Amino acid sequence: MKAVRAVLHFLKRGGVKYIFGIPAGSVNAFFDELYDMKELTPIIVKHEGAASYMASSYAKYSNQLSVCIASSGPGATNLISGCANAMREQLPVLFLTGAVPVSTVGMNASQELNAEPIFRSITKYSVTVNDSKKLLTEVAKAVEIAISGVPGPVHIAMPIDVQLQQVDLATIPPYPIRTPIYPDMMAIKQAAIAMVSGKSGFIFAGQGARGSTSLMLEIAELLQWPIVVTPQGKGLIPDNHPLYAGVYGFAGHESASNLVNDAERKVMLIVGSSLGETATNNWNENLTKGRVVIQLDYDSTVFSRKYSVDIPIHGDIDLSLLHLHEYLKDLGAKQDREATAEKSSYQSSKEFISQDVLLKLQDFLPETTRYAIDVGEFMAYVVHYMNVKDVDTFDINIHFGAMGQGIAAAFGSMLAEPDRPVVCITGDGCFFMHGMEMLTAKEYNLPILFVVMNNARLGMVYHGHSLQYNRSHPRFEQQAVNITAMSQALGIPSVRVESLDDINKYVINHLMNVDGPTILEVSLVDENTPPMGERVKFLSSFGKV
Ligand SMILES: Cc1ncc(C[n+]2csc(CCOP(=O)(O)OP(=O)(O)O)c2C)c(N)n1
Ligand SMILES: [Mg+2]
Repeated sequence: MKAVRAVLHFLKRGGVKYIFGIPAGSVNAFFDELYDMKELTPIIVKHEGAASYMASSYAKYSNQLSVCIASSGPGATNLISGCANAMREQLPVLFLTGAVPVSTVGMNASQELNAEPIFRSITKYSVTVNDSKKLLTEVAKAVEIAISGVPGPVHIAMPIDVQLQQVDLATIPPYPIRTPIYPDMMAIKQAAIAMVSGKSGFIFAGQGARGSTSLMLEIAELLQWPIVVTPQGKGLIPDNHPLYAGVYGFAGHESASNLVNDAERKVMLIVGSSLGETATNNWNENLTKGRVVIQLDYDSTVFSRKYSVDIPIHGDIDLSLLHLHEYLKDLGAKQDREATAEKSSYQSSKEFISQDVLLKLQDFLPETTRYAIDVGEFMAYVVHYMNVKDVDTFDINIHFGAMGQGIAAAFGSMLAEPDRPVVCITGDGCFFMHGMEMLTAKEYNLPILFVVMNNARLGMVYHGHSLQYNRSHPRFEQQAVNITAMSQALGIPSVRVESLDDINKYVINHLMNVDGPTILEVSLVDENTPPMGERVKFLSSFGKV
């Protein structure tokens, strides 16, 4: 069989269902095989950049490796941002790119590019396979690397001739299975003793706690310790949990800062946070000062980077939490008195301003709705104001923070969990980058509601410059584009709202009950400063003498 067919059989065996990308001459052997393999659906997008983010998001919500493919040359370079994002977010994605035939390297064949070194620094493994007999073994090796230890993306460049050559293959190798990282029991025991003897403490949860929230809550409830989450951890714990104290970091809550500043809280249990800039209010010293610090993570490089950690526990977070809970119970750590964490709350002012628009939308959307949040000033309002009504309902990406990524993230969520409603909140700037993917949603009948906060400017930059420099370049603003009219031309149902009253049950029900994507355009220029002061402080700090 053709070498590339063997690769597809292998991926199918591993449960891969979707291949995200765009066809091209250099990968046409790959796509031709899909014609006969109905189990694998190609998701053909409008720009490979979106495919790269979609594949990452799909990996996140399906908890398995996903696959993204593009041409040699320009298709490959269009994948770079999404690949870097997958690396940062520790998501296992197999990036496949075409390459010119081996015998033509260096001869200016169409779309020639040596992609291997370009991908090297943003993957766990990047290789060009020049021998068709090695294609499948290299793919199998790359998949194993992608899912092992700290997951991440891998890249394989497949020259055209290598894909097409016949290989003699008796069997398809078994699909790799990730080996769990078992935590050190002595460290867990030490942590449990510190937590019980420290009397009072709190939990600091990052997005690494995803999938382990019930275990984490069992520990919180046993000890009656409050929990703060990082901005990327928003959505992991519903607001109505008595021990939830809000978001700490970028656009976070006073209640969370008060908790962190409470010197009586002598022990801090960090669960799945790498303690980066936005999670720590620019590495605020008070976070760990005077405390016994315990950190759980599967990535050992996050320990004692900026903050010294007394008890690092290297292992899969669910396993670490499970054993920690057992030890805590063995030590008799049970609090009879029920604590309630202080929470910051906000009452809608009923004005046509960003936070009230976002809150009103939630009134008419199902509680299980997952919000895929793009990057813009609206993101700060989302983190600060939106309600968390159910577990794992927000997808926020401040780490790599690529505009347009939120649009693609909505696809990954919807394809991985088709029964969960998905609403993407994006801005006009992001829409102009990857908004054409709404056509992809239409072509695949994906009922995603895209809320476009249209302020006819790069609002986050506008406010950032105004705060930092007291001025903003006029070119950060543009003439308003009627996105609803554009959507109609694309054949996508759309409603434009210009007041808070325009957002009501009928409008939202109408948009949520279409067999395909819909758009809610919110035409609003919010002159208020978004809650993003800490980011501006960070950027400004480098000019100080
Ligand atoms: C790919 C990329 N380029 C540039 C930026 C810097 N940036 C962050 S937010 C933003 C403006 C986003 O504009 P829009 O989508 O209209 O949202 P708004 O801030 O107006 O709400 C820019 C340029 C980025 N995060 N990602
Ligand atoms: Mg804007």
